[in-house]
Order: sequence, then C-alpha cells, then structure tokens
Amino acid sequence: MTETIWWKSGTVYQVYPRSFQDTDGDGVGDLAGITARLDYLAWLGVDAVWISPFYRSPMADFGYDVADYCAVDPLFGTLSDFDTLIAEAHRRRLKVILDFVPNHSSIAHPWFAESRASRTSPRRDWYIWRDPAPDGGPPNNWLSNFGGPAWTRDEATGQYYYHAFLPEQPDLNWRNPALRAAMHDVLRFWLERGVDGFRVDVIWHLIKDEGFRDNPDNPDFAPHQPGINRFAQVYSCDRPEVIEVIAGLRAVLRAFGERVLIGEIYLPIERLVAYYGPDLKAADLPFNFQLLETPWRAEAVAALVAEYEAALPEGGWPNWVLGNHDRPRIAARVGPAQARVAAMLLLTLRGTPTLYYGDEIGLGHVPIPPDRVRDPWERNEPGHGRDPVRTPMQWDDGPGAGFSAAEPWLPLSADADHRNVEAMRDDPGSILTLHRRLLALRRDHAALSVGGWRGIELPPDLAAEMFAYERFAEGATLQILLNFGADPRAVPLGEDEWEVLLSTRPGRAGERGRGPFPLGPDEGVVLRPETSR
Ligand code: ISL
Repeated sequence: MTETIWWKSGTVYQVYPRSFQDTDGDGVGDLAGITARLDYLAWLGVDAVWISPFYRSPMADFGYDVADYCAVDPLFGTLSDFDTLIAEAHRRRLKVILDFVPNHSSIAHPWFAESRASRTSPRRDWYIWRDPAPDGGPPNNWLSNFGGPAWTRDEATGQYYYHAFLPEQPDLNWRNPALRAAMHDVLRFWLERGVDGFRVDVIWHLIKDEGFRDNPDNPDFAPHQPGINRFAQVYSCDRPEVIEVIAGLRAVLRAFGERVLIGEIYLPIERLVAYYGPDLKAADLPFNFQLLETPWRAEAVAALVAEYEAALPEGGWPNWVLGNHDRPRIAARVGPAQARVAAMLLLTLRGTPTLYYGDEIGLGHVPIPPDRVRDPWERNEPGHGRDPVRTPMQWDDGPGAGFSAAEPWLPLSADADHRNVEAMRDDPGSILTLHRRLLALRRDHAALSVGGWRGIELPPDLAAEMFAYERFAEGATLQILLNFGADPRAVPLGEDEWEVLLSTRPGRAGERGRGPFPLGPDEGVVLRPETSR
C-alpha cells in the first residue's frame, strides 16, 4: 500500500506573514492577506501552508517573542480573521501549520511579570532563574544566539534569567510540569480551531543541562562567525531529556488525529535523527536543514543525501528545506541558473519539501539600507541580519509590487517590475512555471511523492559535476539528472529509450531518444525510461 498521509506526500509552503500580503494598508502583511492569496497557493500546487508567528507580541524578534499564545496580534488581524483563513484554506484542501514558540516567551508575557515579581512567586520556576556567579557575574558562560551573554540580571530579586535569544525573550522552564501543562493547553486551543500541525521553534533548546555546566570551547570557531559559535553548545541545548518533552507534545497532537509536528533543529545528521524519538514517538519531521549548510557542489550534495538516507531510523520520514526566514535565499547563494536545479532537487528528493515564499519567483538577496534595518540581530552583530530574506512577496508590477498600497516595511527587490507572479505565471520559461510543473509532477507520480530513492552511479568525470538518482514506486521508476556545472554532458543510461518528463530548460518535455542523454549546462531533468511508461 502506498503511504498517503498528507504530511508525507505533500509539500509545505512557508509564509512569513509580515511579508506576504498587506490588506489594511500599513505596509505589513496580515492574515486577511494570506486568505486573499490562498487561490495562488492552490494554483501553485502546494499542500500545506506554515505561517510564521502572528501571536500578540511586542515584536522585539518579529513575533518570535510571544506575549499571548492564544491571541492574534492586532497588526495581523483578529481570531475571527484566523478562523476565516483556516476555513478558506480547508475549502481549497490546503492544510494550515502554525509556528509554536515554546522555548521562550516575550518579556511582556504576564507569566514573566509574575515570575520576575519575587523569588517566591508561584510562577518563579516557569522561567530559568539562577544566582550570580561568586564574582557577581552571569551564572555560566552561555551566550545568546543574537550576541552577548545569555543571562540578564534582574535588579529587584538579584538573580539572572536565561535567554537563548534576546533579553526580551526569556526562556521558559520545560522541567516544570505546570508550565508543560499550560503549553499543552495552548496546543489544544489551536488544534480545536482546526490547525493541522505545528512547526516548533528551536525545539532542541527546550531542555537545558540540569547542572548548568559551562559550554566547552569550539575549536573550529572563526571570527567571521556569529559570537554564539565561540562555544560548542553541548550543555545549553540538545539534552537527552528533550526527547520525552517532544513526545509529550506529539501525544497532544495525536489525540486530534493525523496532525503533524515539525521540529526546528539545527544539528548535524547523527544528532538530528535522534529527534524522531524511540519508536518514532517524538518529532514527525525533524527539520532537515543540511541543504542550507552544504556547499553547492555535486559531490557534496550527493554525499549529504546518501548520508541522510542511511541515517534515518526505520520508518522515519525524510524532509528537505532550501530556504527559510533565517538563512540566505537559495537564488542568492547559487545564482539564477542553479536556483532552477536546486528547485528540481528539493522537489524530487525523497521526503516532505518545505518551500520558502518568494523562492518560487527566484527572489534573491535584497540589500537593506542602514536606515531600514529592522532585525535586532543585525544591530547586535552586523552582517548576520535576516532582513534581506524577509522582504515582501512580489505579486505584480504595480505600486508596492501588489504587496501593499503603503510603503512596505522592508524594501522590494530592484527587479520587482518583472520578478513578480503576474509577469511569470504564464511564461513557460519562468522559475515560477518550473516550480508549478515540478509540484504537478510530484502529484502525478507516486514515485516522486512517496516512492523510494537510490543513487545512480556515475563515471568519476561526471560525478564531479553531476548528481543523479532514481525514484521508484509501484513498478515505475523515474531518473533525475542534475548538472551542477556549466558544461554540457553526455550521460550514459543504457539502451532503453528515455523520455523527458520535465527539464529546467523550457521546451524539452516530451523529447525522446536512446543512448547517452544530452544534459545541457546548468540543466536538471526528470526522465522516464520506456519500461516505466
Ligand atoms: O542556527 C542557529 C544557531 O545554531 C540559529 O540560526 C538559530 O538557532 C535559529 O535561527 C533559530 O531560529 C528560530 O528562533 C529564533 C527566531 O529569531 C528565528 O526567526 C526562528 O526561526 C528565536 O525564536
């Protein structure tokens, strides 16, 4: 039987709500804007939309600092707007995944106000408070991911609180059962409203070392890296006890049926796969960010895919990510020609793909003038800011690229007059059309959506610049050939007749031939051998 659970066969599309569609003319996107663009997502052919946080927040970290887990920030609309969004999404058979931010709240959350009020407050232990070191300094050497120490001293009670990110984002204490129960109730609040799953923010951070030991030096630290990398984060996160906490979250979801739990985890493969948990009872999809970190070379990517496939636990479902709101845009990293190859890779590998909004139109790095910087990380550690990957979606060549009638909160890209959905949707050569065709192909071929994967061995001269693999299901096999280089290649495929189902170069679909396949520069193809017709 072919597996058809939606979060295995489907594609997830990430929306950064500030930047998708503004409907109330304040230059910032909103929930009604997402609803207004659901037809586009259905047309594109994705299956689920993951929405970055829209909860009530002072926006110190643009919503990753939550002041009320069960309320919509007025900037984005109302709960009733949310109910409309989910009903309209479901009407179009689109699933809705929320961003759950359990590791830390906002400093403005009432829980923190109570916790900070006194050492004996009933909620004191909902956050992480420690006495100063003997010299009065921070309790240990843990650093903030956004620069500087991870501890801030609170004058009133003389203790420090821990924050893995900004001082405005105090970490919650997941060792406390009452906090856990309160957070489970938050999940139920949204599950009852119909959400289909959660992407859980920094899930590997939830539990810290019980003894708060100092992190050891990182021997590979280089000065161009963010300060957080000075130490290896072995005690501040990725503690073994976290798996049981995640299993607890997943149990809450499973009581509501087939809802998905995606965990945000930046860890090497051998640690990442531990997050499926014993008997696959923890994260359904521990986010696989390896493509964000691996150099864009054929051999490196081929080795990565083989390593990941081999490391997955029995029955653990793979997933792949090429971009998100924290990391450089794929088109900026690899250039426009290879961005098309990358799209084919993402959408033909085995496992659930997550597509970042704007990547389907090939949005690149948008330079941010100093007076328009918004990301607090950029202010703390210049050069590491994430504004350039969070710029508005470009819908048409009108004012504000159809995103907003007002000045958008971040600048548009300079080529917005032609890099937009309207200009690209009927162009057979556009990267948008390529994405749409890839998504359609995934739907039409079980081999691509739920089938198996195996690498194709290439002669060494080809393997240096090419990655090739097969996907197979129900007796049908497809071959994917990806040229990472700018030279044409003749790829030996045996004697069977081949047929091009899709190429990154327009106009080749339907082509048939025998003998070595002529692969163009920077070209990717999906082929069907005659035996699979
Ligand atoms: O990889 C990292 C450190 O090893 C960092 O990239 C960091 O852990 C990652 O960016 C975490 O991101 C998430 O949590 C942050 C928020 O600012 C990001 O937008 C979110 O995706 C704090 O909530």
